[in-house]
Amino acid sequence: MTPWSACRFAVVAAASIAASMPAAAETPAPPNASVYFINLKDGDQVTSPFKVQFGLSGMGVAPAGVDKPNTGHHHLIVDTTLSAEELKAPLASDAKHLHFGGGQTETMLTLPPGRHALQLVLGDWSHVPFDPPIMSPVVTITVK
Ligand SMILES: [Cu+2]
Repeated sequence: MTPWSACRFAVVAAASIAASMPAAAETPAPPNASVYFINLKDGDQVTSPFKVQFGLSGMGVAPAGVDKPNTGHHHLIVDTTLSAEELKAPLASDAKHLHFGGGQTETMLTLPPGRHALQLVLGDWSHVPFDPPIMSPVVTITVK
């Protein structure tokens, strides 16, 4: 490697390190992006376990950790809602906040009998919702 090419390599490496640093703010949402349930609507009755299919338009799905423009991964919010603070930070990961960081676009969900509220929220590569948040309407279903 000549000194010149070594120098150029160093510049490229520094630029890519800067690009992979954690973002200080939420990722801006592209215009007209939306998430929605493909196979569930408000008032549906289901038998557990049941399939939930995640729809996304105006953006692409990428696994968590992949910082690619106009992509994100799905989160399924179960029987809770997100506060304004929660919408500005990496989402919790527990039974009420399910991450699909592998880039999955559907899941089989097991819930006890009764009414349940489901909502999809798209997160960026670091699990932070977009600004403004890309969220589906809350869908209330009944598990028989
Ligand atoms: Cu996530």
